[in-house]
Amino acid sequence: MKNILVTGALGQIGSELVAKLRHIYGADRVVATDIRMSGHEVTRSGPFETLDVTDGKAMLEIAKRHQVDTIIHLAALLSATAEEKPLLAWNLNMGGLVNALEVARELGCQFFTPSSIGAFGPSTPKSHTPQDTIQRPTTMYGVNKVSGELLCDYYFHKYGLDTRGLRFPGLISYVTPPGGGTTDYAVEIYYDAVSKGRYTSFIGQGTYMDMMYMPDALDAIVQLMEADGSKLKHRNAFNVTAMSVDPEAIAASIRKVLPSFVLEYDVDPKRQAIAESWPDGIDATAAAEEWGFRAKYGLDAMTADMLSQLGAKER
Ligand code: AKB
Repeated sequence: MKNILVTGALGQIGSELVAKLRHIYGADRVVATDIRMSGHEVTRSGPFETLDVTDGKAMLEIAKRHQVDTIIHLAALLSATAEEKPLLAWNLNMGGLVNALEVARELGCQFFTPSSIGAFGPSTPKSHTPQDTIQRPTTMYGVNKVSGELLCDYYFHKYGLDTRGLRFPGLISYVTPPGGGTTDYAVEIYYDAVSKGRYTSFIGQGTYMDMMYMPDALDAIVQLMEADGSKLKHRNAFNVTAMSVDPEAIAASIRKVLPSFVLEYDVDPKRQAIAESWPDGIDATAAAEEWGFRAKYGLDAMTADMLSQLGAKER
């Protein structure tokens, strides 16, 4: 039976993942932790502990007290914030990860942490980006993600720790907004479409990036963690994606529900530069072959669900 510790539980992925894991494994078997102690549902629907992931002793104490056998480490700064505060990003993203891996090693836990399309850089093939390819990212976030992939591989080879991970694209959800990411425009566009009927994009026309709807991301985490480990060759950094889109493609999809939606541009050069250093679209064949990954939502299905969840009045 699983006893799961989740760090960064009040973040974009964490807040929905904790609810899903509590539903599957039982509310008292999922210990949610975050540096913040808000009145969020996650803090009330099962065990919750305040935790700064740079404090390895505190993490170990909580993990021991709750007798955890699985760690899902989500606490991290996203790409745009990491680029503004590179030293903080290094200390938090790498310090938190190595602490979580050490706790997992000491307690013999199964381990998951997300990587990202940010682990690729300008010299990576732009389209159908292969699973195994050049990784020379030019952002601090990307440097953290590549280092994290390697570190998780290291703990698997050196200590036999059951580490697993996914390279997530931009994740789109109507529950908890992301913060400080380059792909955040693809979430904001839906909120503004419903509340204002228009959106000003900080990412330019024709800039393609991978995206995925949150329910597919959550299913992918659970499916990978439940997969037969002996079948995994790429255990720490599976490419996963559901679509490759630019702002115009999302706008066109929104107009199928809200025909008068207006998209404008006011490109932010910093986030645009990050986006341009990432792939246009990655290849998720290894994930499909090794553990059966398949996204259920394409662009139009995601748009229809996002807009109806956010309360758009259809034409
Ligand atoms: C970001 O934009 O920083 C994240 C990511 C793709 O890792 N959403």
